[in-house]
Amino acid sequence: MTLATDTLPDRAEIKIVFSGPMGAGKTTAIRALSDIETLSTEVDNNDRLAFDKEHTTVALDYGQLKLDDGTVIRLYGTPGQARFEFMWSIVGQGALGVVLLLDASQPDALAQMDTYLGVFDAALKSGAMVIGLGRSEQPGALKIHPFRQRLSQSRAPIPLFCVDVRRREEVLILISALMCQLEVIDQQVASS
Ligand SMILES: Nc1nc2c(ncn2[C@@H]2O[C@H](COP(=O)(O)OP(=O)(O)OP(=O)(O)O)[C@@H](O)[C@H]2O)c(=O)[nH]1
Ligand SMILES: [Mg+2]
Repeated sequence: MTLATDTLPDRAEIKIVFSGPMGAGKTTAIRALSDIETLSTEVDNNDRLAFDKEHTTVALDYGQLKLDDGTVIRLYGTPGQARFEFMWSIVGQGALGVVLLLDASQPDALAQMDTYLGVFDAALKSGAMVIGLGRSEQPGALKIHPFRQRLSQSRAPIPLFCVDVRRREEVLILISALMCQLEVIDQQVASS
């Protein structure tokens, strides 16, 4: 994925991409956050084995969030199904940061994280990323520790939070953390 290279302060609008595996809650998170009616491209989910839910995204989600300082955050969501992998970088093109959502109740959630860290390698390296770990309270869910351990090997610190994407205030914490990350990057660029 190519990240936008402009610096933060002059921007009235920024693009953020929500990504992660099927059912992690990208569409739900964007709906929870958006000030406007979201654009969704959902169809009936014919792959209930991969994830048992009614609908799945086939192209992208789109919503908008206006911050108190007037900055408009354009929220883009990728499809989660592996057959739409080619869309992940397309939807992420030009994004300033990445919100990676994972589902701790899926046994392969750590491997999923690795996959997405690879796709969004530029964001991982610069620190323009935050991770939300969902369903961590469910019986049998993976603990947060191995995710933190894996992230401790990355070059830039990447914040990781347990989150219920159905709760707007929890998704807002992810956005706030990402904005802090972007400001730090911006200061580093300005002082280099
Ligand atoms: N019980 C429970 N349900 C959750 C939690 N987080 C998300 N969900 C539900 O999980 C589902 C997530 O679905 P989506 O938002 O469509 O997921 P998605 O990542 O957009 O999936 P794809 O578009 O198929 O890749 C929704 O029905 C949410 O209500 C949680 O913490 N607990
Ligand atoms: Mg979706």
